[in-house]
Amino acid sequence: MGGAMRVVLGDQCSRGLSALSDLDPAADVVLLAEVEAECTYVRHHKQKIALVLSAMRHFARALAARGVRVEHVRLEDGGNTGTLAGEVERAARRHRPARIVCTHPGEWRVLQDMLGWGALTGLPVEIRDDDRFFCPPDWFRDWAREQEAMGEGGPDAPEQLRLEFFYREMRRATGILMEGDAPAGGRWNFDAENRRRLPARFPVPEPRRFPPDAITREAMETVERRFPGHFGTLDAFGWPATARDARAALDDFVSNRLPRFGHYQDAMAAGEPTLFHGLVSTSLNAGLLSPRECCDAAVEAWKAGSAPLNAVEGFVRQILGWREYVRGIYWLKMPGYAALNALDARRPLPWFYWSGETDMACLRQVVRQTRDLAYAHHIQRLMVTGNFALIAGLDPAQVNEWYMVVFADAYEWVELPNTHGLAIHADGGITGSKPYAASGAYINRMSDYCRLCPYDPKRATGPDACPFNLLYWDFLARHEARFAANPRMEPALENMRRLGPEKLAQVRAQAAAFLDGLD
Ligand code: FAD
Ligand code: DLZ
Ligand code: SF4
Repeated sequence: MGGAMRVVLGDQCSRGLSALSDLDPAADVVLLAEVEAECTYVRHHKQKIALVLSAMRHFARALAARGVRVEHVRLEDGGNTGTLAGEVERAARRHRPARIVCTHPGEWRVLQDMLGWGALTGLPVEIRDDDRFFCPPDWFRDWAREQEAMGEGGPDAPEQLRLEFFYREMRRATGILMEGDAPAGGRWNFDAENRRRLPARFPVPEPRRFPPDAITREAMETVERRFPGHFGTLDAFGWPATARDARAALDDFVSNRLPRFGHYQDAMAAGEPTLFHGLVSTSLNAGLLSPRECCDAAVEAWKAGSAPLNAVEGFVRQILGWREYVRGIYWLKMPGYAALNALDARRPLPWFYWSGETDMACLRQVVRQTRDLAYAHHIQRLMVTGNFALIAGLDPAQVNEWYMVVFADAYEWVELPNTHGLAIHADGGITGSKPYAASGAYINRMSDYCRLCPYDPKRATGPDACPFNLLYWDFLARHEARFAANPRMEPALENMRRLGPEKLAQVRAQAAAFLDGLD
């Protein structure tokens, strides 16, 4: 045929994808391949697979409607080899293109595969940058080198300063929330206003959900048939699977939840799984929404006077700051990053992470909502499931696998630095210089979960002592020598010492018994 074969992966369903930028509909073919291997390299939540398959099917249909020749291999097509490489090879034999064009994949694992496609097919393979991000990995690499050279991010550097410097560079580079050279409103950061607890009976708007159309229903049936044993349920599936619906979901957030996003960003509440969060990560990560679109929509709301700056800056910081920052770290540090285990954590993941069967109300709430919705918001991921994994010393590989499995937005480039970095400190301080370890007091301050719990968040000994308290003190004592070198950990260590040796020994004995019970 002589044209190009353009490969679009399941999380690349974007109209402006670099691999499609110079598409010639008369000569080229676009390949989308649904393959078993991508559905099972971890046993993804059923909703994630259904969402990706549905997004691919909608995208293939939209391209074909524009007159593009599309080769869409479906999961259950006869002859499907089950792997991306196998399908690229098969399609190359069928279409005889002169070359293959791709966009850089999100995961290191897939990049290794893609680098082999040339030898496999005998064709030149062009891998283009994924320009759906603000920050190219090379730019991040240079920035990180500069920081290292300047000694930034040393053990005494507050971890938000590391993100903070990067984020400010991103603000300057993009002009988002800038007034000339100065940050809008005169401050870079409104975090101090964004730590409120949700008052009792505070009204929380229901996020818009998208009832599955025929294409999504068919994808859901495929998932139930092919992957019945995967984690989670499909009953509440309501994710947008097209760019149009993703935009409607963003608009719903901006109109109804963004104004309070800031104040309640760190709050948790029983029976309120989504609070004022955006619910945009599944769309962003699959390519249905662009980060620029999200930031622009929020900034417009501020300019129109319908959302306050603390909320808009808080939201922009997550997307322009954290999302870009963790991607930069991923590509800077892989593949070694995945194997790090700085705290030598070895305990197997307890079964309740899958079943939700635990009397700890906070963990029960988060695991059950995750099973039903394939979603938990950031503080639930960081301070409930993540914090428990950190202070109980759970094996990073198993924790990582859990986070990859259970969320509809999970892709390794974003999941891994959040898990190994922010949540369980397995990277030893690359992402954040201090572990986010917390006792039951934090969870009690930021949520109403403890009201529903047989444990007492104020007790650290006795039968009703909150397990987070036992494990928190035990964690600090276990790693005291290591943390003593980090001035940011000094206040926590000081509090631990204030317990006195006798009480600490008692707490640690109870922690050991609790951990034995987990096994
Ligand atoms: P909002 O609270 O509305 O935030 C808006 C957007 O900002 C998000 O959609 C996301 O794109 C971005 N964002 C916010 N925080 C982060 C962050 N720390 N890192 C990167 N982007 C961020 N996010 C994923 O997209 N996929 C994951 O697999 C993932 N795994 C995580 C694992 C752990 C242990 C932790 C602590 C966080 C993880 N996050 C992950 C980040 C964050 O929790 C989710 O992006 C967020 O909860 C998605 O919900 P939302 O769209 O309602 O977010
Ligand atoms: C997540 C996913 C799933 C479930 N299925 C497919 C698929 O069948 N075909 C495909 O091309 N991509 C799929 N994906 C997305 C890939 O796993 C994703 O491109 C890599 O994880 C890189 O981010
Ligand atoms: Fe969680 Fe402890 Fe509160 Fe129970 S008392 S909900 S275990 S923090």
